[in-house]
Amino acid sequence: MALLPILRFPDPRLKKVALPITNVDNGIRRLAADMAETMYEAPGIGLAATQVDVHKRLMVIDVSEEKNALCVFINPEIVNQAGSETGEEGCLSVPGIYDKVERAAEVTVRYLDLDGKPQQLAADGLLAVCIQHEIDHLNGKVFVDHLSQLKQTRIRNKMAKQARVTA
Ligand code: K1U
Ligand code: ZN
Repeated sequence: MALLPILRFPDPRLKKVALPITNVDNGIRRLAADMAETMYEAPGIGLAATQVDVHKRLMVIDVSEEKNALCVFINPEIVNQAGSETGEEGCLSVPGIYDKVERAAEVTVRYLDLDGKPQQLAADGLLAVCIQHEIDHLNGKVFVDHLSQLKQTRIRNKMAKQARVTA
């Protein structure tokens, strides 16, 4: 397994729309394992392939306290959603920035598992938020895009300052 570098906002590659996976093969299973290792090491509760510069519709999530409930979603699609909830979000591509985002409170997601079999999952709470956050990444969207222009400008400036300090 391998740790993968995570792209940082405002890297333009975070804006790419990921392509559907047509064949769930060992390459995809390896990528999912590497992404899970990268997410746990960060640490985070989710990671989309876009964030590691792979533009395929794959994401991993584990919202459990024990970090023993990995979910791998291939070609995820929200087929139903209900309610709305506003909660604080963070992002491994925007380290140190947290802000409130409004999301659907409950979602039903259809996807393929690591055997290429279709699955469906109904989620609420943090899992529902994380599913929406990661699907946004696959569509080239970062949680910052949900914020006001003023906040986006401040975050860009903060990230540029961070990049200068770590260079
Ligand atoms: O996609 C990502 O950048 C991962 C992101 C997912 C996420 C967090 C919060 C709300 C919605 C989506 C993160 O994992 S940020 C780090 C984080 O939230 C966390 C880290 C360690 C323990 C618990 C949470
Ligand atoms: Zn993110």
